[in-house]
Amino acid sequence: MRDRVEALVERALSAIDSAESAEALEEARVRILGRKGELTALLRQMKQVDPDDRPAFGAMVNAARDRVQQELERRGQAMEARERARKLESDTIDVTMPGRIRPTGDLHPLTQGIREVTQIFVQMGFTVVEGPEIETDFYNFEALNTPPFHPARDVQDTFYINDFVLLRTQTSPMQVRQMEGQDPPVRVVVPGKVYRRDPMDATHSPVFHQIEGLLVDKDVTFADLAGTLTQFARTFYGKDRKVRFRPHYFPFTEPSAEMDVSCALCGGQGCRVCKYEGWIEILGSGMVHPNVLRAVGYDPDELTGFAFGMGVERIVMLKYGFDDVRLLYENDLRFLEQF
Ligand code: 2NL
Repeated sequence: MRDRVEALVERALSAIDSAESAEALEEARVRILGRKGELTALLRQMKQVDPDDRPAFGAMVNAARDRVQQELERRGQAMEARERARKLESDTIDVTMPGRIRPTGDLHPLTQGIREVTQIFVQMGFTVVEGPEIETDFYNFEALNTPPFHPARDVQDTFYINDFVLLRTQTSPMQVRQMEGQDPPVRVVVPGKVYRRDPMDATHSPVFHQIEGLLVDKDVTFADLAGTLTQFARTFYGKDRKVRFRPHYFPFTEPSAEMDVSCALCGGQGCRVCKYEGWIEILGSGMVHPNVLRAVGYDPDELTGFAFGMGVERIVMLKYGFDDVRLLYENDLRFLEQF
C-alpha cells in the first residue's frame, strides 16, 4: 500500500510539473484529487487494509493529498506570475508619447447670443420657454391684435401652409400660449426661429432668430418696462451705455417704443456702425394691448403687462461689428471659430 501511495504522489507531481496551462493543471487536479480521482480510489481500498494499520494508512493518504495540493498551488501561482510578466512585457505603453488631439466644438455665435440674453432675464426672474415654429393664424395674428387686413398678414410677408396654418413670424404666439395656460404673474422669455418671406440679403433672411419677453401682473407700468430693459442693456452692452426710448407702433402693444443704446464704437459721436446717429436700435417693446389680454381671457382692468422683442442676428452683429447676416448661416469655420 505504501508503495502505491508513493507511486501515486510521484506520478501526480510529475503531471503537475509538466502542466503548461491552467486547463492542464485543473485536469491533473481532477484526475488525482477529484471525486472519481486516483487518491479517492485508493482511500476506498481501506477495507483491504488490516484494521490495525488503518490509522497509519489514513494518515499517509492525507499527507499525500496535502503534498499534492501544495504542489498544485505552487505550480498555479508560478504560472500566474509568468502570465503577468508576459502581459507586462507585451502591453507596455509609452506614457511620454504625445496624445491625439480631439477637436472640441464651440457654440455658434447665435446660440451664444441667445444664451447670454436669456441668462440676463433669468437673473431677473423670467423663465425661458420655447414653442412650435408651425403655428395657427389665431396664435400668430388674431390673438395679437393683428386684424385680417393688416399688411403683416399679406401672403407676400408670411409663409402660409394653408389658410389657417403658417410658419410663425415672431415668437409671440408662444407667449400667448403661456398666458392661456397659467394665471398671472407671467414672466417669460421665448427664444427661437421665426420666418418671413424676405429674399436673402445682408440684412434679411427668410429664417432668423428672435428673443421675445413678456411680463403680466397687477400694477405693471411703463416704468417697469423701462427699468427692466435698461437693466438688460447695461448688463449686455456695458454699464456705461446710455439708453433711450422712441415712440413706435406695434399692433400688439400700446403705447409702443423702440429702445436705442449709445454707440459703443464712437461713444455717441457718430460713426459708420451707428450710421452717424450716435445711437443703435436694439429692440422693440410696449405695454401689452388690452385686446391681447382679452384674447387670452385676462381682464385688462385688473392686469397690465409689458412685452419686448429683439432680433438675435442684429444683436450679435452689433456686438462683434460685422454687417452681413449671411456670415451667420454659411457655416464657414474660418469665420465661426473667431467667436
Ligand atoms: C421687434 C419687436 C416686439 C412684442 C414684440 C409681444 C408679445 C405679446 C404681447 C405683446 Cl404676447 N407683445 N411682443 C411686443 C413689442 C415688440 O418685437 O422689433 N422684434 C424684433
